[in-house]
Amino acid sequence: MKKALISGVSGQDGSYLAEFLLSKGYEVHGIIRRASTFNTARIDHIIVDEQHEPGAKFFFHYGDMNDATSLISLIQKILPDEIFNLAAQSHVRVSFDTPEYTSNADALGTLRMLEAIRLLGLSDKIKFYQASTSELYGRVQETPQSEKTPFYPRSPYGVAKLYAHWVTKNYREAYNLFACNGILFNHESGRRGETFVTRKITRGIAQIKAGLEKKIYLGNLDAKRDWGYAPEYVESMWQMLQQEKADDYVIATGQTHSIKEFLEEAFKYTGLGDWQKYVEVDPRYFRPSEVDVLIGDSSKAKEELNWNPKIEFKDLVKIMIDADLRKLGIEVPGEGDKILQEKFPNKWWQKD
Ligand code: NAP
Ligand code: F7E
Repeated sequence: MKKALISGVSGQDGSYLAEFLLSKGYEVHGIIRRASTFNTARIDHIIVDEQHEPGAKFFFHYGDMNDATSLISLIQKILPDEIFNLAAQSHVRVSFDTPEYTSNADALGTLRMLEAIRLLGLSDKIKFYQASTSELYGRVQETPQSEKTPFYPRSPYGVAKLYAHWVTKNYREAYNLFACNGILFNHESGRRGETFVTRKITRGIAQIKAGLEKKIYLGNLDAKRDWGYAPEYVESMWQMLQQEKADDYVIATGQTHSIKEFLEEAFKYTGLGDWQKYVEVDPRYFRPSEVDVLIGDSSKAKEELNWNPKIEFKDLVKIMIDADLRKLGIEVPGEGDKILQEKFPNKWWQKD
């Protein structure tokens, strides 16, 4: 049985990836960090009591990207076949407030993980996936962005991830480690962190519907993103590690939409009418330097990984709204549920 180690298992992607790998028969180990409140809501349904039951296939361990010894001892103890490095301070706006912490966890944390593999003499045994990002393109040098597009990051987060991207590539070249960068464009879901813009909108709408809030306060509404559906994106992470040769891949839908378009679709779907009645711009959410527009070219992943996303922008909005309305016990329009049933008759994740 193959063993996988996931850092960031309590996050959006980590939680989906854990479920995906369990469905593939893996024994899955996840790293979580200690917090003063529970931080396992996204994985509670796969943890249950299995920790102590014979035959359990999911285990979690305490560790931190800023603590090299915790990473070394976990890798030594678990001896995973594959490591998925998803842990990061992943919020771009917050990275301007905590640039040093972000660089430590996202840039040096990746180096610590790679060094742990190398120092333990496991470079020829472990395959490594690095959660790289479209934020590397920042002020875009070419449209659409592919693996060949030069990088120009625009935030401490982007710069930290640029280091992580290159150091991953360097360990591939220097030590022959099977190491891949997945350059993933924005991907969302009902499990998306509540402070990212899509989820802030869909959750805000559910709260307005429930009478809990009157307004949603947002920043730059003109920015455009290439938004996909997270479960499809985590499948590509696994696919990259199953190739003959380690390489880097762009994962994206190839469509771009503004925050305003997201608002229009979302408010139309819930029948609340004109979004402008409910949305106010608050300068607190502007960034010192912005990434204006991203659109990815994932032809290489289509060709080499046979990766083809099924969920388009309008589907994504509906799926996310249904999930947020359901969480507050409000009747759901249900089109999102229908899309999921039609497009994923054998879906491997248990909750949206
Ligand atoms: P997320 O929901 O913010 O999850 C991040 C995970 O990292 C959480 O489990 C978090 O733990 C953990 N973490 C943060 N700092 C840590 C530290 N110092 N030590 C150990 N764990 C730490 O992010 P996501 O959306 O799932 O994204 C997964 C990865 O892909 C991230 O590296 C992100 O930067 C990258 N990425 C995301 C996207 C996207 O659109 N979602 C696109 C491209 C790349 P807590 O739960 O305790 O906070
Ligand atoms: O912002 C604008 C904001 O925070 C998207 C991370 O997963 O994807 C994510 O980074 C856009 C930006 O995502 C608000 O200015 C307007 O232009 O949802 P976001 P992001 O910055 O693209 C990449 C690929 C990652 O790698 C990251 O880890 O929306 N925006 N108003 C807002 N953004 C937020 N968060 N909140 C607002 O109120």
